[in-house]
Amino acid sequence: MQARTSRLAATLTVAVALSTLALSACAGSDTRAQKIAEKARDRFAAADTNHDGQLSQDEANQGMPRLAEHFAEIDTDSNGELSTAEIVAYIQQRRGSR
Ligand SMILES: [Ca+2]
Ligand SMILES: [Ca+2]
Repeated sequence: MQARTSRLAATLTVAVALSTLALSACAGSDTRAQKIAEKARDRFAAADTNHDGQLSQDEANQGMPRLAEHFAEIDTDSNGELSTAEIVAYIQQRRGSR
């Protein structure tokens, strides 16, 4: 009984330590997320050859081939074009899941 209690306490300590880590990681990722978004916007602007603010499948194939592979997945509103918001959301979601 005694051993069980202290194991529970140890598990709790680890859990608290982990959540503290997760919290500080979140705080630190703020500027990193901004940098990712900026980079994505730069690449997006270069890939958006007709400058309509949206990336068609063709434009994605040419300018952002790695995103083009996941076009349908990224195009969350399924309008056949990728917006910067959709791309940034996709990149952040991918980074977060790792
Ligand atoms: Ca375009
Ligand atoms: Ca879309």
